[in-house]
Amino acid sequence: MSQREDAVGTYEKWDFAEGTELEKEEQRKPKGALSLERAVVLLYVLLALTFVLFMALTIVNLQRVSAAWEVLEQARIRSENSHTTAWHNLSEVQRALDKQLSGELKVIHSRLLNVSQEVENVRWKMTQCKEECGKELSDRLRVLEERDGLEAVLRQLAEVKQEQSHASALLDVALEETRNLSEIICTRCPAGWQQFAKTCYFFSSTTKPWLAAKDFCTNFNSHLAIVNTEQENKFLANHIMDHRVFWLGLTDMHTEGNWKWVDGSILSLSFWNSGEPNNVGHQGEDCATIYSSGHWNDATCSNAEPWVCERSC
Ligand SMILES: [Ca+2]
Ligand SMILES: [Ca+2]
Ligand SMILES: [Ca+2]
Repeated sequence: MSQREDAVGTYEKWDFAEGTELEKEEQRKPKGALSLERAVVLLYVLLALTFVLFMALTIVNLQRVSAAWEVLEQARIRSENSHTTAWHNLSEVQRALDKQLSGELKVIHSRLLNVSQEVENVRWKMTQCKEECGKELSDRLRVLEERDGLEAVLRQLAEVKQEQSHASALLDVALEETRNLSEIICTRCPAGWQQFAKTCYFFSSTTKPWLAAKDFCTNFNSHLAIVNTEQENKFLANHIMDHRVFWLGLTDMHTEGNWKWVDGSILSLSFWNSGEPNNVGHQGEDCATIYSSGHWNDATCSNAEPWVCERSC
């Protein structure tokens, strides 16, 4: 505004100085020429005023644009400051969250380790328990079973004892019946065999050496006679005619003087004749014979003599 006032003032001074000259020039010129000059001057004045006005408006607008630019700059700075502050705050929050999460993760990890340790302990206890507890349970179950089943076992034991006693009685009866039956059957010795005390005897009518006679008896499911009792010896003697002898199942052919029966039993009861056994002759005498008197004599085994076979009923 001050510049415009200066321009107006200058214009007024110029107008006052020039006014005198224009009046003098108008007095010297005709009236038409004076009107044109005034119009031109007026035009110049208008142009000058327009220019001044344009400049003033331009300055005013520049001041406004400058002020607006300054406001925008301040806004930009504030925005940057705000952005920086927000970023800083965000970073702080992030660090705080990280720190908090890290702490919580450590706590969770620690708890997981504890849980893992507990699981491992439980697994170890289960492994131990699989053997010890299994044995303990098995023992307890066995004790319970034994305790529960003890009475039943005792009852069964009593019943078994009773049945055993009954079976024993039945067995005695059966044995007695078997003995009676055996005596009955024993009366049925094969044809040509003689029976004595549940035993059958075969007195040969031909003669054979001792070994041949032994084989004969074996072929008939029997053996040469073995004298077990005096009665048996007497029975044999009673079936021998005078002046005859029969082979018995007695020999010392394996070891001289060591007489054994054909079933391998040693000689415990003997009826040797006086002076026997004498083992005479160059071949010796290793096989026993029985006389009709019931006495025995050792004779040469290769001699041919009759024999006596014996078998059970
Ligand atoms: Ca006998
Ligand atoms: Ca002999
Ligand atoms: Ca002799």
